[in-house]
Parts: sequence; structure tokens; C-alpha cells
Amino acid sequence: MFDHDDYTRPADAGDRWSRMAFAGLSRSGAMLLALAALVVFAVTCRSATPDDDAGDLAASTYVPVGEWDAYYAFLSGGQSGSVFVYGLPSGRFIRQIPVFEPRAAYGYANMPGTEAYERLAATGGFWGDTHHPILSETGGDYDGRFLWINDKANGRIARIELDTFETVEVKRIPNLYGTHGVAVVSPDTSYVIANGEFEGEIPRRDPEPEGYRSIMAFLDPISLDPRFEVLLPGNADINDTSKDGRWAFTTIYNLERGLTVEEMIQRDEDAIAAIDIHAAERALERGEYAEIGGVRVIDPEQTTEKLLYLIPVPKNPHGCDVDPTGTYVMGSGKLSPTVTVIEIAKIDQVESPRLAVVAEPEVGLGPLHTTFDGRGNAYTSLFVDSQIVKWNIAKAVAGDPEYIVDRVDVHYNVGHTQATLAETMHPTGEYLLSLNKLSKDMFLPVGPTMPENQELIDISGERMRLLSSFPSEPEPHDVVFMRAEDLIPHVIQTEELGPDAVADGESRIERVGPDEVHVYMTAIRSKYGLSSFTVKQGDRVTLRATNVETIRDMSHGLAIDSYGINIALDPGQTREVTFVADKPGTYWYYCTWFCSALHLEMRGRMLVEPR
Ligand code: K7E
Ligand code: CUA
Ligand code: CA
Repeated sequence: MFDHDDYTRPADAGDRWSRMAFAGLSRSGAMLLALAALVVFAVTCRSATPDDDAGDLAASTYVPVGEWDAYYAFLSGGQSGSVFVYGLPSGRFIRQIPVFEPRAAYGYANMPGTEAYERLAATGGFWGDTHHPILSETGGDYDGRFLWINDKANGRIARIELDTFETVEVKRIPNLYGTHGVAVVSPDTSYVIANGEFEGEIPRRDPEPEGYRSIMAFLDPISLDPRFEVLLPGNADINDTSKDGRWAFTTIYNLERGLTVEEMIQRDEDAIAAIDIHAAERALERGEYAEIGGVRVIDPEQTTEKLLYLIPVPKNPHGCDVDPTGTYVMGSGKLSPTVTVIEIAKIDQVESPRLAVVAEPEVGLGPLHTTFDGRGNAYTSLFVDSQIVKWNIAKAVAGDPEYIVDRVDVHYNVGHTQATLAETMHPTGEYLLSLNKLSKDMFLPVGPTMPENQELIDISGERMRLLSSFPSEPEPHDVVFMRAEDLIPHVIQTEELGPDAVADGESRIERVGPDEVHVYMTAIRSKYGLSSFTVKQGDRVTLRATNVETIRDMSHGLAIDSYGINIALDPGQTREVTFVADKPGTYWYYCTWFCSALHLEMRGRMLVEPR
């Protein structure tokens, strides 16, 4: 076995990122930087081995062969544009759900003429930057229906159906740039809210910084069309909602309305914005909005009733998290070593919003995100310290100096952290995932682009226990969990034949116009319904194929050599693609999913007669 310490890069390699991230800061920044360098140096010298009882810890993540994990973990794939699904506690990688990127294996968006391709083409293209996965809720608990995810790069949001694990909707959000924070309005998903992190002219016209605004969009959870939008001062970073459907919160790090990093860190304070959703709905009823880009846009400065509260927090905050009881919303300090705890019930009751802040515990350097175990504890990720810190909320609010419960080192530079079911009203308090931005020396080197690292931490006891570490494609950004027992009953294993299915024995070719043919094709082990079909060069061909298998795990594919055609068909599924047969000759079509001993023989010919 390799002793991986021998392969550790010099400490300098790890420092660079922290230095970059915190470059350009003055005074407090410089102090942070000095501390950061010290801490990062300490981290690189630290052994990555969890504990002396490593064997016991590993055993607690072991799931016997053939048995299932207790949790699904849905990780956003960052600039991979996808969602990754892992089983926990084993850390088994189960599935990639393609969202904003084509994926050949599933025949997803990899050719014009398919629904997924046309949807991506129409909304911004074939790449995305996914940050925040969120799950649908009923009564404050996950109902296993949908997962939504943002695309920061192209102002989009997508909806995945959890019965099939497929992306079924993608929309560009009007008037909004840089879709970042996403949340459902608890407890019943009355809206999906999406933040525009980038400020811009609304609507987008000539570059004119004077008029820049940012927006929080309140979307219909199914269609993803905005029901209304609210203008915000500064920008909108991360969001969350209260548990009673009334409040939407977002951190704002650019109240300066700066255009450069220096300008964005000038003020000592930024804010958590609280939007009173019910007041916004009343403003809509009174007609207090402007119609922009087909959307009702509310300017909180133009409404008769107050609907926007700005609660001051230390400069440039990041994470925005509501605790499971719905009592507090917390802003993680990022540049400040604190978490600001705001009592939600006070927001519209106090004379100055500042008085709603009930605690500001110091937790460590670079606090980014906070999560919860449902037993009164919060867990904050410390990017600079490379730690998860556990602290007691009630003690911090009561001013008890003993509020820190425990700290655990992670490897390295953690961004998001999330505990099991922490976004619901009933967290299970079992595990926590630390989504680390750097893996450095943790895995076999694979060239200069390293995998990212996720670490599983047992939070069921008083002390945290680091259980295991497993890599992921860039960049596991945030995660949400579902209990396996809650999701399994929703998952479809074979599709029912739909009304558009090609029935067994009904494979055929129909000429519907001088240049237009429809081809209907079934697939079942180990043959297609047509062993060949003939079209004329220049024909527009609409190929509809149905996998008529009725047992699970018997997918087929249909790829056409040199024609760029590739569809994947799950049992019972029907898919359609339209293309122009512009090249004459013989083109074999064949099955791409290994299905039987005669899988290789599962093929046929498309004959394109020259005009
Ligand atoms: Cu913290 Cu995009 Cu969730 Cu990055 S944001 S960490
Ligand atoms: Cu069908 Cu391989
Ligand atoms: Ca700022």
C-alpha cells in the first residue's frame, strides 16, 4: 500500500487557493489571510487517517453486498451541470442525472430533434453550473416527488422527477441573472424561490450600472414560470424560507452595489433580506407591480405595505439557513468568524431590524454554511479552518460561553455541509456530509485536475466521528438527502406503455409526404421491430421507438452509425427523434445497452437511397 503522505505536494500547493480567495482584502482581510496561511499549513501537516479505531468506523459505513443504503444523497455537480446520486452511508455512486449537459449513456440531449436537446438549446445551451438541489415538501417533510436545481451560468432552473430520476423541465427565469440560491417555500412547496446573484439592468438592455438590480423569483413549482418577482437592493446569494410559508430569506453580500471585489467589501455590514411573502401577495392583489418581461415585478419601495426587511449582518455573509423548528434564520459570516442568529418572530415586531439579531456566536474562520441535527445543535462549515464546528443554539442565544460542543477536521476547505434531512422539520441527526473544495493528497493523483472530496461524519452522538471519505467529479457543491424508505415507494422500475407507444407487432414505416417519413420501431431482446427500413436522401425522418420489455433493468438503445442518432429506452419507454437523412448509403442501427447474449446481433439497417 502507498503511504500517501509521501505523495503530498508541498504545503504551498494547498495555500494558493486560500490566498486567491482572500486576496484583495484590506485590514481584517489581511489578518484573515495570515491566519488562513497558518491554519492551512497546519492542515497539510495533519494526517488524513480518521482515527485509531478506523476499522470500527469503516465497519459502520459497510452495507453488505446486495443490501441497500439507508439514504439517497443528491449532490449538485457544480460546473459538471448534473446531479450525482450516492447511497449513504456506503458512499456508493449510483447514478448521474444529466440536467444541463448532454449524456450519451441515457441518450440525453445529445442530438437535435429530441425533447431534452431542444429544451436546453432554447434556454441557454449545453452546459450548466448547478449549486443547490432542493426537494419537494409536504407538511414540512420530503414527499419524494421532485428535485429542483439551479444553473448559475445561464439563469436557469430545472425540475427532476424522482419517480424516474429524469430531468423533465428546464426554464430560463425572466429578468434574473446568475440563478444561485434556490429553496422551496415550506411547509408545502407553495413556491420554489430562486435568487439572481448577478445584478443587471431589468430588463437587459444597454450596459448601464446605475440601474442594476437583483431579483428573487417566486416560481410555480411545476411549470417553473414566475408567479412574481421581487426587486432587491445589492444582490441575492443564498436563500431559505421559514417553516410557516410566510418568509423568504436571502443573504446579500453587495449592499455597496460594487462592481469590483474591492467595492463589494467596503461596508462593514451587509444584510439578510427577509421578504414577507403574504405581504407580497397582497401587493399583487392591489396591483402594486410593474409588468416586465411578462412577469409581475414588485419593487418593495413602491408598495403601501412593508414587505422587505434588511437585517444587518457582518460584511459579505454567505450561507442562509433556517433551523428545523423555524425559530431562527442564520447567516454564516464568511469574512467574519461568526454566525448571525436572527429570531424570525421578531423581524416585523422590533423597531429596528437589528434588534431581531439574538446571537452572534464566534465559530471559527471562514464560516460558509450551517446545518442542523434536530436536537438543538447547529453545524457550521469553516472554509479557512477546514473544520466542521458543532455548536448549541440555545446556549449561544442565552449567552452561555460554552456553546461550542465539538470540532472535527475535514480535508480540505469545506464549502457546503448538510446533515440528514436538515432542511425538513424532522432532521434525523444521523449523518452529515462535508463537501470539500479540495482533496489535495487524499486520492491517487490523476493529473493536475483533482477530484473533489466528500466526507461522511456520524453526528448521532455528542462527539462527531469522521467515518469515511470518497471522491466525486467536480464539483460536489451542495447535497440533500432522502431516507431510502421514503423514496423507494415512489421510484418507477418499468414504465407503462403510453398512448404514443409502438405496440408489439406494429413496427412500420409510413411515408407521410414527399420528403417526410415516420418510422415506428419496437425493441425487445434481441431484435428491433424492423430489421431494415428504406428512406430517400433528404427525407425528414421521425423515428419513434418503444422498448416493449416488461421486466426491470432491461434497457435497450438505438444508435445509428455515423448519423449522430442515439436514444436510450428503459423498459416500457417510448422516445422520438427527428432528423434529415442527408447522406446516402447503408447505415447500421444497433443496441447500445448490453441486454442479452445476442446484444451484438441486435441491429438493423437504415438504407438511404440517393435522390
Ligand atoms: Cu456556498 Cu453556490 Cu452554495 Cu458555493 S454557494 S460553497
Ligand atoms: Cu438490446 Cu442490447
Ligand atoms: Ca459587502
